[in-house]
Amino acid sequence: MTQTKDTVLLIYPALFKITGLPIGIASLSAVLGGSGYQVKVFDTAFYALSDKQDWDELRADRLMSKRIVNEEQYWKVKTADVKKDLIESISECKPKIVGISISEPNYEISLMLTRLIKQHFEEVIIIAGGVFPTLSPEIVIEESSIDIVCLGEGETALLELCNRISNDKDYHNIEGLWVKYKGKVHKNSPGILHNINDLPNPDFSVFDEGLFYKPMQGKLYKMINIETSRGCPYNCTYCSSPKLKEFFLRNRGGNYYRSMNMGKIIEQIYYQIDEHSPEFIYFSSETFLAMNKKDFAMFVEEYKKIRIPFWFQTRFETITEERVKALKEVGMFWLTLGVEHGNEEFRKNILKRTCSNKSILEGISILNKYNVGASLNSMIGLPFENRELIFETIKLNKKLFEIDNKLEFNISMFVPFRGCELYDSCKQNGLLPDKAYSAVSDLSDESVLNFSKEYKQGLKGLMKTFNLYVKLPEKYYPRIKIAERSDEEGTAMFKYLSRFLQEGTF
Ligand code: B12
Ligand code: SF4
Repeated sequence: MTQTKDTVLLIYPALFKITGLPIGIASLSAVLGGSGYQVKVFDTAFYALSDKQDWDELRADRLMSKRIVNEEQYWKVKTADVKKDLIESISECKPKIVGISISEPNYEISLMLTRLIKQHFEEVIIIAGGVFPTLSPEIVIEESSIDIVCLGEGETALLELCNRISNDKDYHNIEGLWVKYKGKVHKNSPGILHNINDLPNPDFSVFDEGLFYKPMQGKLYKMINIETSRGCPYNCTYCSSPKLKEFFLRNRGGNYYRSMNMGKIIEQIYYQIDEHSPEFIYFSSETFLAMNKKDFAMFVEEYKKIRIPFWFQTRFETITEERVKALKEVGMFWLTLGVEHGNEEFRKNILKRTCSNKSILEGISILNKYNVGASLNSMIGLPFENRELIFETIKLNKKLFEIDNKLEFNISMFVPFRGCELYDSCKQNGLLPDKAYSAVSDLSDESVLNFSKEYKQGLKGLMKTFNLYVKLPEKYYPRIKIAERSDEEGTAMFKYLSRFLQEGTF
């Protein structure tokens, strides 16, 4: 039996009510726990930290999805001050090390928390990891409240750090970490790329119950995530995944995109079902169906015995009738797919997505035939786009709605994340604001790009009315144009037209 060692506190600075289990933290927790450390998690998902509306209300207001009916049963919004709670939590568990997982949209919240910790517990060592510290370590290491930055995967590096600190050993030279030590920053080489089949099953027991519950068709269900791969084989310009691939290829000569053995996936499913009794399973993969024929057949065969409804994210290119039919029979309930743009040339040249409109339309026809619903993601506010091009996105989504009226249409304002190819072209083309900006998440309807005031206002109106344009007949377009406005007439018209959709009377 492993002896219990120090406590490590891991912080998940989730945006308000963005639930779902973060595999990164769960995997770190499993590795540390397996070596005898006590792991505690502090998450911010239920603290209203800004005046922004919550994600699900916003989606419902923009007519993207149904309002959640059973929210109060499972999500407990915290009324206490997050700062007070964090200080209390650290005073109780007395960690020597606090780790925080950072993506660019939650960098601001993260700094608020790390600064608070340093102010009250100077001796605690703070280590930051995640996609933002990996792709922008030089920004994160500048922050005085952060002592160590983890570049890449943290399982081995964090364990090594904990072991050295527990044993009072020097820790400045650990692979995978940039360490501030005795007045100097030691930039060690990036950490190893793990064989994901050798890692322990993610430890979800460290999370509060509320994080397990995610909305599906207007209701919260208990969901667990099953990791089936890490990284993605594709190269979209607005996404961090290709940059992580480049990062590991350059630094470790390895491929960040790794699929897990089907045997290990199945073992994980049974383990997590036994531990957590979920109502739904989310297969956490950037492109779930990018699996080979043999693995697919094995998955379907085994899942016949499980049959818990599941959903996942994939690409249109990976959808075939044979696969949809087989998956539907064993419990596939929902998919998330990226349409991203309606103009094929734009999608191919600017976003590096080569899928044709024809295969998008065919994919939805197949899903509709087998009665499988889907959320379709599109973006507006992209560089080199204009109102006319945005209407091509509306037009394509409209055609999809005509095939299947249970589809959900998510619309996001483009956000240039640092490190992505499209961030660089925004920079080269003078589209980024001069002062360092903080990438807001795609929950925002304000574009951060240097567009004219009028164009930005227009984008805001299109974010609001996107679903009206997609779902209402074209004879309503002059009225929807009025609804784009934020003045009294526009607001009243938006309300009036929204009722048609909510009641299905058009
Ligand atoms: C699954 C997923 C989610 C899940 C879970 C989130 C999570 N943090 O795990 C959900 C659905 C909740 C989610 C939500 C969002 N996501 Co998301 N998500 C992903 C996705 C597809 C995979 C993440 C994953 O599980 N990877 C596998 C695990 C094992 O890797 P990992 O998380 O990177 O963790 C490893 C290392 O980074 C490191 N590490 C991580 N944390 C720490 C901490 C310490 C102390 C150490 C030492 C190491 C360490 O070690 C881990 C183990 O190896 C990524 C894409 C990607 N490739 O990263 C986008 C991504 C992270 N998401 C992104 C965004 C924008 C969002 C949202 C804002 C979207 C939205 N509007 O809803 C929200 C905000 C989330 C929040 N924190 O509030 C962006 C972030 C962009 C950026 N450059 O920062 C990404 C990169 C996708 C993209 N567009 O490029 N997301
Ligand atoms: S398919 Fe999805 S995860 Fe893969 S590179 Fe494109 S946007 Fe990123």
